[in-house]
Amino acid sequence: MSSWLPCRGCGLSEFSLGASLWAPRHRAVVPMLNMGSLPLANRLENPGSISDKAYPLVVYYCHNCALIQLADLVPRDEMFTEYVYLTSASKTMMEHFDRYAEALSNRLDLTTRDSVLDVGSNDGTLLKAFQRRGVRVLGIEPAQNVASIAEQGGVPTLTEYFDLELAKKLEKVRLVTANNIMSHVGNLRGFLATVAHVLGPDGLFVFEVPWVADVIRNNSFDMIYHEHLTYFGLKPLARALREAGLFLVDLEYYPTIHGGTLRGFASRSSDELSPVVREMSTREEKEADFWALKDFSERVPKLAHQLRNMLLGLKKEGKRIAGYGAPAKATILLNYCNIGRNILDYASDTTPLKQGKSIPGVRVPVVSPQLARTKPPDYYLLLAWNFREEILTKEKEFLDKGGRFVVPFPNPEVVDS
Ligand code: DWN
Repeated sequence: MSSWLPCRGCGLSEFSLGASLWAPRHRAVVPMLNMGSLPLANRLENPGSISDKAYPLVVYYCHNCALIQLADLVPRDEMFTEYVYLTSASKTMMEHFDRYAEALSNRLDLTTRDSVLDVGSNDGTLLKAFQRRGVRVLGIEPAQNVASIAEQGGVPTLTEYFDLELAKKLEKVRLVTANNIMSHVGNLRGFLATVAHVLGPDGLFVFEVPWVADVIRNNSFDMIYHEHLTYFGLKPLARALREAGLFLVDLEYYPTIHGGTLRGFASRSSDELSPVVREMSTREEKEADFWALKDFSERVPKLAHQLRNMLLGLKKEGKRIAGYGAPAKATILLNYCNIGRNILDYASDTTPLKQGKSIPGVRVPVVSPQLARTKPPDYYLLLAWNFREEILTKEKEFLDKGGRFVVPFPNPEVVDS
């Protein structure tokens, strides 16, 4: 584990570890929320190879550029060489990325002469949608197992990290996409410079990031984990792009994707600035400033207690509880709230790569939905809360038979039919 000293957004190298929380005008990067030591979110464990590895998880705020970030870095190969998350794991994301490809193909009038480069292309879900529209594609995906799935599905994929050395070997492209990748990048300034390098003169860089304003408003502290090094607000994001010679010209907002996602559009020219960028920045100033983050940091431990107490209350009544989904964020929610096997019998997840393993730290076993259906609980804790609508619709029969869901955010609540 190492520490990344300069702010990932503006490069300020002054870190203050002391009581600077109470001196907000002090120009430094300051700790705001200490979540203790927690296991890596996606490191599901195989039976027989249980480890107690945990790493510090502390959220910092940069008073110079307002970027919210982690400063302690887990070596990236420990997190990304083998990956268990597949974009195609939900209908919601498959449909989202199909609409994405449709919208971008139309916006840029993409033809067979154009190519799209997707950084962090995962199992190729987005690129397949571009291929269906006749566009040439190339994926960059460091996780070997996930890149192989994309290749097998006919999506050309380089199993590499995206850096300048690699970019120098690539042709210039009309469109670079990077969805849920920028939060994972240690060297953000280097990453954006690499995007700028590979983008053709009339090229567009389109990316999706979870919006930190939603994390704060929804109380979704389980979105904070070692893979997510940066929690983007618009101001620091636009600044980091500008320093790489890119301008944030347009924005779209998807409130139900990963709990609240911004799709940003950046180009080399700032001529086409859409008013939505200004509107959203104003909204964010009220909802995700230093004080909002400070309040959130104080709410987090209380929310964790509330959720655990609610589940313990149900256990006292003799209810059987299981987890629904085994997303990365479940590792954080369960470990931070100390919700273990004494509370959850199992977590059911549709991803074959996750089944048969267990959630690290709390050791809750991950089972297939088929197996879960043979031992249905009275209550499901909705760990994949970002798919609330999709899941509640799919589980109508469970609800109609008297089953219930505990939804953890924004405040723990029980949902029935
Ligand atoms: O940034 C990241 C994002 C985009 O995806 C990552 N660092 C890792 C990952 O985060 P996550 O694991 O929290 O993502 P999801 O999409 O919330 O994961 C949902 C999980 O729930 C998947 O394992 C699939 C599962 N699932 C299920 O079992 N039944 C999902 C649905 C909709 C279902 O019906």
